[in-house]
Amino acid sequence: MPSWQHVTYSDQITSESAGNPVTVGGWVQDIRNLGGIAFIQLRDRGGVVQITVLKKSDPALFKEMTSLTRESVLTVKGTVKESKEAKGGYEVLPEEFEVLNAAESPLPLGVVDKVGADLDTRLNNRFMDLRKEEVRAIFRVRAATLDGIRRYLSGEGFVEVTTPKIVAAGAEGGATLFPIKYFDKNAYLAQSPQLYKQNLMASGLDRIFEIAPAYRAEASDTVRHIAEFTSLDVELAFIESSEDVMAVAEGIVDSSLRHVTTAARSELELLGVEIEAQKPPYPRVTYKEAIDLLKSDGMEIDHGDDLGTEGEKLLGDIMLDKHSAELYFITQFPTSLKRGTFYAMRDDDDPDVTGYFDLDYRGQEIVSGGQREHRYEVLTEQMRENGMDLGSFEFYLKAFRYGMPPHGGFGFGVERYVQKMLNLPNIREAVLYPRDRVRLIP
Ligand code: AMO
Repeated sequence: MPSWQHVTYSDQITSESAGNPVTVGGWVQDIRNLGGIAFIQLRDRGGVVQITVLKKSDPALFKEMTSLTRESVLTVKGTVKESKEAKGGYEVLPEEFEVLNAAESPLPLGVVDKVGADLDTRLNNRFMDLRKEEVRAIFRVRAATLDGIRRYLSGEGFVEVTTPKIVAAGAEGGATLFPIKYFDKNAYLAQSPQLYKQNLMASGLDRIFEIAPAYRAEASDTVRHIAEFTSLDVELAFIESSEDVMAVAEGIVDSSLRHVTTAARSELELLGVEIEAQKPPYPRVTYKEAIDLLKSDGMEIDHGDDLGTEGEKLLGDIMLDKHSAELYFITQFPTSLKRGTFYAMRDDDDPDVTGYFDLDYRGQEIVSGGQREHRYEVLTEQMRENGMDLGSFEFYLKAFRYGMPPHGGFGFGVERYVQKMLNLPNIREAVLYPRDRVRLIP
């Protein structure tokens, strides 16, 4: 144990601990007083340890311990004993205890109650909600996912970077920008590191990634939109087509899924989730084919329409039924649908089509990206077409005049990925303290 660890966690108690003194610490989950004997379930990060108190061995201690309030936090010094009845196989016979902080009663949220509280109440009392091991498990899976992603990208020579989140101009359309006051200037919260990651492609740091918050003033209140999400952004240079970019996205998903199945095995078990990492390459469906598939399934949709939530969901069902695919790319998005995306490279032969793709996971977009337009003249033309003021983007454009290699990349929504991986009904379940149109506290 490191010198700064002062308690033994329940999952560190082993057969070797039997008969030995121990100090455990945690929250009082439950007290069962049977008169002469009482059982206290003390919960910590590793699980639950049973404290067995005998009245006849120490009546004063018995009285004090059985009058504790639920969820108070204590340390208990005692001796470990093997016990067939206790959860985990061990109990601690206490000699002394210290209340580090007593919990008020009633609790704002039950920790072991069978009846589930609604999501709002849970989020309003998130610290308490997180005392449930199945809720904590989500965030352990999330951490394992990020770990898997970092391992893969570092292994492929990508450098992790951090770019500003206070910016002078947006890259993803004005509608979802959060304006802020920045000293005597107007500024925005970054919707995406788009301009910076492309800027870096001209620097020689030509394979980068960033994992950071991105901000969107999303007017829509849905189970897949939040105002602050974690964006994994990847950019790489000297590519030949969007296919190279897709291969990296595929590598990230495949290796992180496989990492999670081993690194977070017990959490997945607790959550009742089985992950079978689908073998790459993931199927590619062009946007045109996707519309035809939806039409033939009876959906009212036309070429040129956004797939929308409904279309994405239905396509997810079709891909699962027909191709047993939970993960698949939708490719060659029409230019008209990527209207705001002034930086997308268009097909030289058919400018109505881009090489842009989405990667969908069980009927929900989790990644979006493609090859960028790196030719200055073409890029500025596309920006003008989008009605953009080139002067506000000079720092971005300058890099395209002094040696910008062909490049591409994507944005990858971390919470959407975790949401789909764990079949969570609402993206907010994958965020500790979600931000949306109404939620600012906690
Ligand atoms: P886009 O706007 O498609 O692309 O975003 C990329 C990915 O980010 C996630 N995402 C969100 N997740 C939760 N709540 C939101 N409000 C939200 N908005 C987006 C999604 C989406 O697929 N600059 C480009 C990326 C690029 O081309 O590199 C961009 O931001 O998973």
